Amino acid sequence: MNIQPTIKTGISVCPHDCPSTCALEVELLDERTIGRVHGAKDNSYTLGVICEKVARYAERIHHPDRLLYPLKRSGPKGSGQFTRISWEEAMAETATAFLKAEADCGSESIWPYYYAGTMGLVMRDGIERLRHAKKYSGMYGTFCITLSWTGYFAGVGKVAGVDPREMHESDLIVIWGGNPVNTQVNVMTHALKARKERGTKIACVDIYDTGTMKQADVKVLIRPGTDGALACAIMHVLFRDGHADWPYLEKLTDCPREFEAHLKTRTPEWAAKICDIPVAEIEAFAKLIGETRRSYFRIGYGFSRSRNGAVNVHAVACIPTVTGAWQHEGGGALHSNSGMYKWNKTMIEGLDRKNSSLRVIDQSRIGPALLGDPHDLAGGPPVKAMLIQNTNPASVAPDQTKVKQGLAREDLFVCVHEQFMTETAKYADIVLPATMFLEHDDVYQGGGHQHIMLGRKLVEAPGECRTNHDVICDLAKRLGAEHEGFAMSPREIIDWTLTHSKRPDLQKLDEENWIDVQPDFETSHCLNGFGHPDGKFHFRPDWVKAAYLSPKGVFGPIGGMPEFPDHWNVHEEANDEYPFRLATSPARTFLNSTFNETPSSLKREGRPTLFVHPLDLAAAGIADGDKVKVGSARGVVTLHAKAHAGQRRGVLIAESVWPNEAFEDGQGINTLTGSDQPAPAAGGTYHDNRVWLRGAA
Ligand SMILES: Nc1nc2c(c(=O)[nH]1)N[C@H]1C(S)=C(S)[C@@H](COP(=O)(O)OP(=O)(O)OC[C@H]3O[C@@H](n4cnc5c(=O)[nH]c(N)nc54)[C@H](O)[C@@H]3O)O[C@H]1N2
Ligand SMILES: Nc1nc2c(c(=O)[nH]1)N[C@H]1C(S)=C(S)[C@@H](COP(=O)(O)OP(=O)(O)OC[C@H]3O[C@@H](n4cnc5c(=O)[nH]c(N)nc54)[C@H](O)[C@@H]3O)O[C@H]1N2
Ligand code: SF4
Ligand SMILES: [Mo]
Repeated sequence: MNIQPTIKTGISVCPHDCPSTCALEVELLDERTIGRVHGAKDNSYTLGVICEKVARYAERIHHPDRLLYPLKRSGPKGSGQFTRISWEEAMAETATAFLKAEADCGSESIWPYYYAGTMGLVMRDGIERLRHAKKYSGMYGTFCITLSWTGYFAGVGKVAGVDPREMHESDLIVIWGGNPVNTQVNVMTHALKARKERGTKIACVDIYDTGTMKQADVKVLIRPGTDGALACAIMHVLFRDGHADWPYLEKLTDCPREFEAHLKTRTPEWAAKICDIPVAEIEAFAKLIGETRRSYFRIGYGFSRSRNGAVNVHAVACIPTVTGAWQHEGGGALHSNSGMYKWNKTMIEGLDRKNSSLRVIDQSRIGPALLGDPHDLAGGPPVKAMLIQNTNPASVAPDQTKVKQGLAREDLFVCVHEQFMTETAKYADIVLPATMFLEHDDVYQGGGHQHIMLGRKLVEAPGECRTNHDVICDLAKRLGAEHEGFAMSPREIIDWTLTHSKRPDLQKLDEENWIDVQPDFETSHCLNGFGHPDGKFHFRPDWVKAAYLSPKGVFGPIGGMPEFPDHWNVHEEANDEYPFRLATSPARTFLNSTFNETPSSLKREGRPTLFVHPLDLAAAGIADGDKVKVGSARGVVTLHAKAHAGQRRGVLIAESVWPNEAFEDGQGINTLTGSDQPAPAAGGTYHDNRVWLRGAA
């Protein structure tokens, strides 16, 4: 008889910055140890499927390099030399440094800095409560969402879309500028199920032959930053060939006749040159979209990461509106559902203490801001002290050279609360060890679906790890920051937030694990109107209103933005000095800089690699596998070339984000990317780089 040990299972949620937000079943070997992680079968979006990196989470949570104790710097900044200290010492030093900065330069000289290492609302956003209570500088979170949400909102008037489970009723699923095989595997679960069950066609628009492109029936491979042109040409054909749904357009859109007239000159011939694709491909793709009522546009983030990104995302969101696909089950669009939840975050973020006159600094400008750029300091004091949680800016932020120079400033105090000794932690004065998601409770929302979910604590934390909430509350006490939330437990804050957001309470969520909050069909499909006050979809965007995320209105040079969807030529197009275009698309088994410490991810990804078209390699006299240097106006990076025919000539891809140390001289890939603020509301432009390429033998 084969006797297997009984393995207990716990239910939780993946905390990582991924729209899939998977419901998890975690094997629990003892009170401190997990086994395999599986997708929950009874969650209607997860459907039992998760990505390989989280299935092997034991590698990360039980990693020998996890930070277990507070540390104090004992060598030069960035050296990674630290000595162990007690929590009491670490917190006292941090509080003293913050109080000194406040006394010397005012409260705005302290900059709490965080992002989405965990997507749990309490642990991610609780740092805002400290900021508001203490009147510290604010942070505008631009790494990821601003360009894309702004573009989508400009048309749709809200950031929410059609239920992803309706993909099963679609006849065409268009995956545009996203690579879900790498970045949110559950889109593929639903798309492939639809193909199997009803013969649904899958189309993919990308700039190289990603895993998703390989699975697609219709492959549209374009030049980076040209999605606006492609979208316009498709819509030109839709109007030209009678695929525009005029009764729908007259009822639910702002100016369809003017838009049609504008598109007259945006022909497939015009776009073919810009996008570097054959006219026939545009015609065929447009015909397919025009003839398929149930077409579902799954709009990704990747193509927004360009200086013209907001315009391009808006242009793509217009396509299902022209055909009226929104009216049909399995038709319409989904980019993100983040606008759907309508949280009351007063307790989490201390919004009742918010003072909107305080300075807010763009997170992507961390380099220039720390180096004292007057634009970022906005007339206020220099940044003198930082608490950094859930983010690794020395790796993921653009213009890396400046980020490192800024973090190396001797007169800047930095406390980093982390799970690993990241590149950023190495620059810290004090490093604090953080819990992982299975070691604390939190509440989550699906970005690419529609569940509110409870992320449960299932195991005890190792060493002396503490939660973000513990650190914030302890600091609040020492700094004299007052707010009810500092005296509440995470569970109390979750319960308060649920009930004050008119959702079922924590007890109910605890019983059910997750709650499906998809609005009804009419609302999701915008049949009673789009999100703008006039209820119309906007072909002519109001970019000032669309820049709703931006704390002080508009950042970029909004005046030059096109009136209608177009090819807006403000991206870094190649030129004589920089003849290539580089995109830094996400690698399959890293998640931003997370998982770039686990053995199986490092093994699978190999080494920092640059995909180069074989003809470009030959023209440059470089052999497959050679060491190469790539340079932009911001710096130079060394990596290895790989012959790769799956992209247009002149296009380079470096799948990311490798640790900086994996590159020669520690110059990570973001040494090449720029931190300028694109219109209308700033945002990361990681895939928009003009570069030169040379052999480095
Ligand atoms: N494995 C893995 N999963 C992840 C992440 C990760 O790093 N690794 N990151 C997570 C995060 S934070 C996010 S925001 C999401 C993002 O996930 P996605 O929405 O998929 O966005 P990206 O991964 O930035 O890019 C997706 C695709 O867009 C392509 N692309 C780049 N430029 C253009 C362009 O100009 N036009 C077109 N049509 N395509 C273009 C890229 O080549 C890439 O294949 O993924 C999350 N999931
Ligand atoms: N070149 C290039 N750069 C990119 C991108 C790209 O496509 N190409 N993508 C960009 C995008 S879309 C994004 S969203 C950003 C993401 O950038 P980040 O938000 O910095 O994402 P991660 O690298 O996942 O870093 C999160 C860090 O948080 C830590 N962490 C996780 N959970 C917790 C917790 O509970 N407490 C504490 N204290 N720490 C925790 C992890 O250990 C990890 O080091 O990167 C951007 N950078
Ligand atoms: S697919 Fe995304 S949400 Fe699901 S387990 Fe993987 S990283 Fe987490
Ligand atoms: Mo992101």
